[in-house]
Amino acid sequence: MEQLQKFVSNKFTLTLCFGGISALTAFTILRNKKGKNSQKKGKLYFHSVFRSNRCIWLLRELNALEDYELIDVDVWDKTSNESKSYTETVHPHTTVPALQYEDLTLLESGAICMHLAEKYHSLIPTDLGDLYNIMFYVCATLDEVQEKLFVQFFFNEKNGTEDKNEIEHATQKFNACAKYLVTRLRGKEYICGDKFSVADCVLGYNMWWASEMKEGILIQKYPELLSYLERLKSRPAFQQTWKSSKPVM
Ligand SMILES: N[C@@H](CCC(=O)N[C@@H](CS)C(=O)NCC(=O)O)C(=O)O
Ligand SMILES: *[C@@H]1O[C@H](CO)[C@@H](O)[C@H](O)[C@H]1NC(C)=O
Ligand SMILES: *[C@@H]1O[C@H](CO)[C@@H](O)[C@H](O)[C@H]1NC(C)=O
Repeated sequence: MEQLQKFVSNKFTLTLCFGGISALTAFTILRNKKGKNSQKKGKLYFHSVFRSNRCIWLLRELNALEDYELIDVDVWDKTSNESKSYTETVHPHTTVPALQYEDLTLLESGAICMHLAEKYHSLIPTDLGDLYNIMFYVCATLDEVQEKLFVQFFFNEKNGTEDKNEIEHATQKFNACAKYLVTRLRGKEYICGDKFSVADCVLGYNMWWASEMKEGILIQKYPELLSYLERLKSRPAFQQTWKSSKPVM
């Protein structure tokens, strides 16, 4: 609580000292304040270090965490009343994240991240083609591969039911993704250029995820991806988000 407040107020002070407040920012602050009084906070459903961390990390980067109510749902336990009601009223697949307003529910972490960046007019690179490509590539292609490997490594290997062909096939696909990402990162600090963007919150999750699977066996041979991940991990918003299994509120 204290740390978060300190972080938030430091960021605000920095903005005041070095950035100045543009008319647009002032307008946004006023509008958000008004919005806060006239409507309920949006609800972000999350669980520990799952893909919902993309959204929580982004909210911290946007300095907007306090605009949302964070609700922890144990999506593994499908039989609990909490899970059942979550399935009925929020997410038909019983997965996280989900973002819910009174009149809108968003179900995909990538879509939620785009929505947040757009809402706060921040962390959107100028080359939208490049941004869309990375967002879709990570969510549709890379996620699929990592999900398969995650199930094999974390569940099936535990009871000796792993599928060696599936591991081999998915590892080859991961390598294809990794090689592509290395070329995309060449000469850049971040995936869409020299500025950190919403795409880094999405891809950064996958890099962290890969580094957590089997002592990083997948990502180890890619020094460019490892140093990219280190750059991301050095950000205060990343550290705050991953510091504990539950975000500090
Ligand atoms: N494509 C979805 C994937 C959501 C997803 O599968 N989330 C996982 C956590 S990373 C989950 O809730 N798993 C619980 C389950 O499948 O039972 C997104 O990116 O939002
Ligand atoms: C879950 O809901 C059912 C039906 O409403 C109720 O009978 C039961 O006691 C609830 N269980 C828990 C653990 O709250
Ligand atoms: C092994 O674990 C997987 C994943 O948890 C499960 O689906 C499967 O039924 C288990 N198989 C055996 C033989 O225990």
